[in-house]
Amino acid sequence: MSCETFAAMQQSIIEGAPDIAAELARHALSSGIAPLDAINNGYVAGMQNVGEQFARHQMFLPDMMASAEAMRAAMAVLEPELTRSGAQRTMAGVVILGTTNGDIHEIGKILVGTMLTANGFRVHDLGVDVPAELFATKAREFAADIVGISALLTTTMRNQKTVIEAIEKSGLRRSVKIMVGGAPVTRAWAEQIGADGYAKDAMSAVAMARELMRARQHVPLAVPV
Ligand code: HCB
Repeated sequence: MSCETFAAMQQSIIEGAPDIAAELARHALSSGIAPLDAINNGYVAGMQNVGEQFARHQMFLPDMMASAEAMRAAMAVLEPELTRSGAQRTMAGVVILGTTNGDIHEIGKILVGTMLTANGFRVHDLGVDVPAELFATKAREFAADIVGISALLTTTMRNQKTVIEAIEKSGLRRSVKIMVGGAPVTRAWAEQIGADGYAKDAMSAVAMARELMRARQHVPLAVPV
């Protein structure tokens, strides 16, 4: 894969151009490019640039929304390819995923869900702006092994702790492992709030989810997905 194509993918996100982003994604697939390489080296790198420009006041909210739209267009092309391998595997575990209360960032969470699905986990994505109690209710309903909590704002990070408290209150804390992530989240923060694991990106989330399944001393169900 040429550096120019990755650069073009980055540019499609920076310019908020969904059609171009999707076209480049299709081109990547037809050229035999691993979808995850396209995401990480192309589109996510573009998103990083957008975040930096926004922080420097060189980009504004509508620009950031257009970039998010372009990212979603690329993901819509790449996601089926990413998830395909998961369909043939045995079930690795059940994961509840959501973005905390007050936070509508979803791209990273969707990517984590896609990669978990591709690696045999059964994922229930609760969406964005999810109240703490709903994480607990759904964890019980779906007999979750892992709850993954995403937060992208420094102001909503603390709601990850509220989710953990809600899970404790519901009596599920011993049977459910908790994994946190999102741009401002760190390993130190995860430890501070009593989470079981932290993941910096979607691939690490898969590795962490596997580690948490082992830590549960739970024998994964050999049930086809
Ligand atoms: Co938004 N926003 N935003 N935003 N946004 C950020 C997050 C800032 C850092 C930009 C900046 O200032 N540099 C900033 C937060 C600053 C802070 O709190 N310190 C910010 C702000 C301020 C805001 C608003 C408040 C702006 C405003 O209204 N004035 C507003 C908040 C709205 C709200 O939530 N209540 C807002 C809105 C938006 C949108 C709607 C325009 C759009 C989101 C669209 C959508 O998701 N549908 C948006 C976007 C796109 C961003 C940036 C540019 C990109 C986020 C993103 O998608 N990254 C972001 C800048 C940045 O993060 N660099 C900016 C790409 C994904 C792949 O990375 O980190 O989300 P990720 O996920 C990774 C990783 O963290 C991990 O794996 C993922 C995959 O690799 N992971 C997990 C994530 N969750 C996990 C859970 C697990 O269990 C495990 C791992």
